[in-house]
Amino acid sequence: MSKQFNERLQQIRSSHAALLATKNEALVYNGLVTRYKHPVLTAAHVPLEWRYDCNPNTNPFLMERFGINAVFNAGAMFWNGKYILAARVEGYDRKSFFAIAESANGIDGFTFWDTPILLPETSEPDTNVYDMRLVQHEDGWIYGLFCTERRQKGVPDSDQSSAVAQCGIARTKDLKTWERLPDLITRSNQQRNVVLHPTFVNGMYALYTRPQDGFIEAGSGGGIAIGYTKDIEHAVINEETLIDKRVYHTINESKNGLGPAPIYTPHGWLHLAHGVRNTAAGLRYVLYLFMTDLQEIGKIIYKPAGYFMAPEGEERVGDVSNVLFSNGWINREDGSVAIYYASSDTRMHVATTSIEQLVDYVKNTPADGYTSANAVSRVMDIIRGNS
Ligand code: M1P
Repeated sequence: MSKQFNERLQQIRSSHAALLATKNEALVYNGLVTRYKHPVLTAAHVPLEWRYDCNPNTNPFLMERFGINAVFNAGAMFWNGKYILAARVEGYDRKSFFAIAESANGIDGFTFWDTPILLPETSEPDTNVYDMRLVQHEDGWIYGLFCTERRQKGVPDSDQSSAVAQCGIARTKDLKTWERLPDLITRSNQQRNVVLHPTFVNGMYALYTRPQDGFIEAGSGGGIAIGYTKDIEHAVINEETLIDKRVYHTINESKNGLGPAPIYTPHGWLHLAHGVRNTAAGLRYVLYLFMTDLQEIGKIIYKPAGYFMAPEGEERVGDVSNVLFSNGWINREDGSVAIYYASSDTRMHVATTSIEQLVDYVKNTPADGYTSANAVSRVMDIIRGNS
């Protein structure tokens, strides 16, 4: 091994170890969530053994043989005493795959397991997979629902962009060995952001969907919907009922999509979602919360106006700037909640809060009045209350 190769290897290893050992610090608390100084996962956290061939004979310059572009949009769960993230790891080649990282405290120290998830394919291979939602279902399985993307069939060679997104379904008992089930079948041309409800509803599996017309445009799909299937091994939803539709001049006027699976509270099911609107600078993705009824799970009972979290500071910049996206949160027995969110399709962060604060927020923050005059009336109510 040459001196130069050896020195570079030592330097790469020590900076990686230092990154993984970096302690996080609470940074900003706004009465609702605490944001932290450091992202919990970035491209640089990915194990060196996945990126470098460390043999001086086959990689004398010690260059990366597989570059990682971003780590984002992670599913989350608390499992075997650890905070688990099923991250979307994207290579320089634009393909993404899933990999599990774990941490003892959920705030820092996230470390990837030795290999990415070896996800089986269906008879129709996926071109790209992303945005896994992890759900511990009451049937005993841990499900990973994700988006599977394939090139649209029948388009001319000149069109190398048209794609079809659908919901892929896999399940596991140990997060290591995964069984792939057939993709979800719905009547919609495209599906993204499909989420499994954690309990049976009238003996059926309930799934939140986001029907859409095109790959990017939600179109007539209208918003977040709910549908039911008896058989998760051949999941078919014949009817999707809209529960949270897109509305003119709101944070979700262009599209929206559910984030992680909802959390049970005695007041209702707590939901975290993303809303998208168009601006002169492109699409802006923010996070919002709502609560649905415990019996009629498709009925919204509380929905504060506007966003719950929006991109701040360096979160605003990345591969797809001005985006916050979350598909994972962890609710601990002590009532604390860790929200895992990605910024600008580039890196993962954590924000901490509690069920008590989230319930207070959804129940007591005024709903959208849909006009400027109604917004002023909400402000006047607060002013009068303070005088
Ligand atoms: O680029 C922002 C997000 O765009 C898509 O989300 P949606 O379908 O709601 O528009 C997804 O590709 C998501 O992964 C990405 O973060």
